[in-house]
Amino acid sequence: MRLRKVLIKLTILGTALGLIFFGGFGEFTKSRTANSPGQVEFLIGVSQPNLNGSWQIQMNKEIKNEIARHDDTRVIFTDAAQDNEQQIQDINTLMRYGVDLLIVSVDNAITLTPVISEVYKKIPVIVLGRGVKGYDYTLYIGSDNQLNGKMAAKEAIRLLGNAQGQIIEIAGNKDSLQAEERSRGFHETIRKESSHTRIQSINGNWLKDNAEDELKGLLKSGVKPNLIYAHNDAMALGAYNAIKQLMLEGIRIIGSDGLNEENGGLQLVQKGLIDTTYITPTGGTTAAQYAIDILHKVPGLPKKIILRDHEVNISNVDSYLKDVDSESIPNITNKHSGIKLGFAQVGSESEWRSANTDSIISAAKEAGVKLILKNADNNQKKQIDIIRDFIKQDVDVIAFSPKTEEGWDQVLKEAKNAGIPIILSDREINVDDQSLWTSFIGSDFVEEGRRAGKWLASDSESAKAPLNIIEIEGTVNSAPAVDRKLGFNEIIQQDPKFQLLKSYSGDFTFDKGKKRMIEALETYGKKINVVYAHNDDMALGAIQAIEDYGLNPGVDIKIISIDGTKKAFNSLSLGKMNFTVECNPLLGPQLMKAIKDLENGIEIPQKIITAEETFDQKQAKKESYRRSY
Ligand code: GYE
Repeated sequence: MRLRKVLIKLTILGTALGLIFFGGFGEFTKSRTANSPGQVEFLIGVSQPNLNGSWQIQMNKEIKNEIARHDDTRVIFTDAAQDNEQQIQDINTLMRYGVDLLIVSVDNAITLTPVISEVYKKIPVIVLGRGVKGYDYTLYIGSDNQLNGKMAAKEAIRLLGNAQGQIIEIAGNKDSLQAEERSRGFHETIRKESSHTRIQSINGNWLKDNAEDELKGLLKSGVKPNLIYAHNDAMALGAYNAIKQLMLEGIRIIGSDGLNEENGGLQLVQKGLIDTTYITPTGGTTAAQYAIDILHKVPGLPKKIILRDHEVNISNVDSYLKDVDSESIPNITNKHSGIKLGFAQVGSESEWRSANTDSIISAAKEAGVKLILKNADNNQKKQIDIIRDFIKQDVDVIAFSPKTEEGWDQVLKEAKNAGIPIILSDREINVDDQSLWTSFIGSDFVEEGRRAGKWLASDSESAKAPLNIIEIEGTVNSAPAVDRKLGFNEIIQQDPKFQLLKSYSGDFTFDKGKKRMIEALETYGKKINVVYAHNDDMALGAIQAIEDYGLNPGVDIKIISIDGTKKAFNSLSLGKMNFTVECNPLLGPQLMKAIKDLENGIEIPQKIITAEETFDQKQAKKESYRRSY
């Protein structure tokens, strides 16, 4: 350890003198300083919390191999050897050295988040694998760790059968978001689906030896678990060693990472040392590819890429060992001359929806994808019938914008049985079997609701008196309505002065937005201080109702909305609306890229979350001329 620290310090020092930690020493300094045209343009810095984990080493390997394919770019790696202060120093040294983009994996989200926010003010930042709090970065790439914990819990319940469960959880670094989210997903699911099961948690700090020692101590104290849930395979192997040394029998072990190497999760499952692991892609290659795109200013890049984890146990380990890569990718050999996409659009309820439909049609044309787009007129039964018809037509891929979150299991099972992958466009669904859909492309609606709430909180900071709010919700049980409400409430509940008088459903349309506002004015009149509408169309309807009522929207009553359409920008510029949170409808290009990747046998992310802004009146005045929808 000490040697490694010295080495790193030396290397950092060395870097300042032009030496490189990874890659050709001489080669870099020469080209950078030589300034030969078309040669090295960009320098990427990669800051790792520790390189004693094979997962992080695999991540660096992937980054290095991908960057090596680009002559105009070089990469430097640093390793903080699990020392947060050292990682902060590493990042500052990389900044002093003038890197053009930072890729960073974080063990301690609390300490590192503010540091990364500062870096993000100066250069693009990709957060990889282990996340940070908030949104101060260019792109986050990693797994859905809460889902990882949830899957592990369901597997634990399966492995325990009906046995009375006594589980020991060996958690990763307690300050890392990855550990926090895995733990939350695991505990919530056990509580919900196996309430008699007890969980005791210990901290292994991601390390095999720590896990072994901590567990041995607990087992010697007489605790008799029948299952161990370790947040990574290194700690799962530590648990196995502890159990073996104490000659205990019948204790099941679940790990995560699923690397294909000596003592990697796949080998541990195959040898029966542990029962289950989750292949958790490191995202190294994806991060390097997006780093190149960011440095070359490619437009329309996402904010988050959520990679899919794959459950591996004795029933499928051999197929993964045989060919890790192809095992999980839905294969869409196009059955027609050129990929055939069936798109079941939810309706034409709003400006946003029209822009979304146009984006899909134009992107399909550009990508040479054969598109059959059908409109379900906001009717779920009709949407299900359309999907069934696409299955009959044997299209290659089906994408749809689900009207509501529930009720899709059956028709998606039929699509899966027909071997047709499903892509969710702009709205998510609730299904138990996550394999019924391949990817989701859209926005983080909870975050949109938070942003609306944060604007209200900052705008009314000095206000003492209660602020009465009318909420006009979108389509009942639709993902955007459910999540935008959740995010907004999360913020306004922090201050008792915010009083939600009533929530109405306006179904995302102008007319219903107006109708509901008329009802609200009849009931509450001048008591209303704020209207929070889940989309611009309803907000604009409400504005008309307020004007008809003889009040000044934007002044007498503050108007907060979501979508960021051109009409909303006009209203903001006229001072009738106060704030709108962008929700990007231009999902066509991302959807076609995903379909092309599938066609080429490339695994596509589980979720692609779009990058979005917010606009107040001043910003809207500045931006409205170039609003395309
Ligand atoms: O905000 C609204 C549309 O699903 C994100 O649906 C979409 C929403 C959008 O009707 O305008």
